[in-house]
Amino acid sequence: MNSRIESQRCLQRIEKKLDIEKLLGAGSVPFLLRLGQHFPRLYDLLSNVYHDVEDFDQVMESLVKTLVDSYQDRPERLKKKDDQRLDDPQWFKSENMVGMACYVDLLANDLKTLKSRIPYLSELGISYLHLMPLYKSPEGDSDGGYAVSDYRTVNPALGTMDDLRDLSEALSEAGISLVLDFVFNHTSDEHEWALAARSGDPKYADFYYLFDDRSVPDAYETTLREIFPQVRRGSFTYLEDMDKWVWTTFNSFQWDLNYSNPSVFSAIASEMLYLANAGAEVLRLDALAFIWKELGTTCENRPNAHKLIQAFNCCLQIAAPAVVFKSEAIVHPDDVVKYIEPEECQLSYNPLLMALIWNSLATRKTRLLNQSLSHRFAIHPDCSWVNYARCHDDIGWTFDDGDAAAMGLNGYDHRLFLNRYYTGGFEGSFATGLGFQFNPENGDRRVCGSLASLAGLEQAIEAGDNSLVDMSVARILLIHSIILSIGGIPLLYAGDELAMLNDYSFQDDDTKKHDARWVNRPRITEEALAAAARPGTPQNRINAALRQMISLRKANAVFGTGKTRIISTGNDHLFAYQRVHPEAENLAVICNFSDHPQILDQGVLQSMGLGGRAIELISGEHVNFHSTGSLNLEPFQFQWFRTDPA
Ligand code: OTU
Repeated sequence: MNSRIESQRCLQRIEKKLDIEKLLGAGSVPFLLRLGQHFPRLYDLLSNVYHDVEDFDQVMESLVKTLVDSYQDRPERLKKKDDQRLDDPQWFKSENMVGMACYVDLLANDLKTLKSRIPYLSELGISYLHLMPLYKSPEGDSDGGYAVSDYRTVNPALGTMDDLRDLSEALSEAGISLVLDFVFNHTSDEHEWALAARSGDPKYADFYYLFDDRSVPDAYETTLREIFPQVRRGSFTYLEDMDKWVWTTFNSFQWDLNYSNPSVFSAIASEMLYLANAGAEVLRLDALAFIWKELGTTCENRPNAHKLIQAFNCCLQIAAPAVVFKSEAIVHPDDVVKYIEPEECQLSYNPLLMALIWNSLATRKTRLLNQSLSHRFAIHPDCSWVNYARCHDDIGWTFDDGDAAAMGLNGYDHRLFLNRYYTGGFEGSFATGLGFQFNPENGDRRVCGSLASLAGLEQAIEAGDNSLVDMSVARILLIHSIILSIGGIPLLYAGDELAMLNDYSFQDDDTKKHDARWVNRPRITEEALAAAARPGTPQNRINAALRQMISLRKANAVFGTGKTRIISTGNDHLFAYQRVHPEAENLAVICNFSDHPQILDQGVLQSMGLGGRAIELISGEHVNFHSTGSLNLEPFQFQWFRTDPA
């Protein structure tokens, strides 16, 4: 029997048995339509992953039951949103999209006070708000909330689920899409599933990877990468009370879920839809690369991980189609793009752009940036990058060694150089940052620090040197200008709009001091807001220029829909690209990463559409390239040229 017929029979049987029409009443029409449309794919994906499972039809039945229940619980407001988004599936491509990520308590104490900060966000132009994990999690160290003890309970210090629903509605009214974390690779060791496993319940023991001795862990470990080598060597944790080993890719209190068990898939699908029904419009798929384990492999980016993510996406298409996925794959660029498909993740962090911007700032050279992006920036036209310079995490140097070799660089050595450059081991560096997760085995480490401190503002202010301040301000604006214009959703990390420096207070907190990422998670204080509001401060210059760039983005359609062409400038210090819009005027962006003036050749200008009239959006100046010849750029200057129709 072919799988199409099998899946149809399975669906008919389930529909009849569950009597979905009766269950859902009047609302059943759109649901049943979408179920009919997406079930065959869901069936295919899961039967492929779970071909060994005995009663596969039962797995599908309980999953469909979850979908029905979730749809039944979905508020009317969100069902309307479903219809809207189905009519406009490319909504996230708009020039209006500008994102921010923040910890609730660091921006506003709790969810209720965060609601009162919506005007602040709106005024800045924010239309996408990622609230860092706000679920119930262990006291003390919870990996910044990424150890979830209950997906359905808000961390009591931040408020309640009702507060979250209330906030999501208020955000939606203000035109801001709520983004929540879907932390589905692991739970905390205090999740009720983990507690049940601990107390010997075999059903829940099967939700995790538990081993009686080291033999299997040892076999896996020969091919695993260590993610947090300073937390603990290896990827497994010994549980004294159980006399067992448990798989913990990250911290020892974060237990990896066992997706080879289909009950885990169903259980997590239910939690996912709960978050969708709380009003999330984007779910950020945390650590998605790690969800499938296979002996003899790195256990990252496995084909079955992709199938499972697609299956989760199918569930959304059926029960909450307004929601899109954002991939958090901070892995090799070849692997990052494999998650980006309309059927898998419509959005993805762009870690390569992030890493290479910092690389170009350190080296003053744009060759690797240009070379890498020229063949790696294009993705599926219905998907979108989320471009960022800093986030709550460390910076990992995830460029391709082949790309580096083509530029005459040894990837390994170059990473060591970048780590030194950004963590104080390089004479003359402008950056102030901290190292993270040093691995004694291979010398690897990552970098922490706020955008402003890594870009030189901390040193410049300490030195009281105005010319250094000017340079760091220029560097910071150069970074923002690229993130805002290169194509995709720009994502700011809260505090970066105020050019906040490193926050060293974590070093005095026992629950945080071992995790240097806290240095780049500052509390948004009245002082920081005041400094950015006071004319003449570097923070004010950065804030004002950033606001101007955001307004320009929102006023020009070419920043939204359209394609990006990376341009070879023939100058090792310049980075340039063109944004081509199907209907509106085009945009040409040129950035100078050098601390010296640079010249861009007239021929290159012409190749990016700059042969006649244009307006430079930042200065508002009109230019006629026909008569100007080549273009001069000041140190760290960037220009946004919108071509004028002839
Ligand atoms: C994510 O990041 C989160 O962003 C981190 O804040 C969490 O600690 C972690 O997952 C666990 O939930 O190791 O240093 O691509 O780089 O997924 C960041 C692999 C991380 C990892 C990434 C992970």
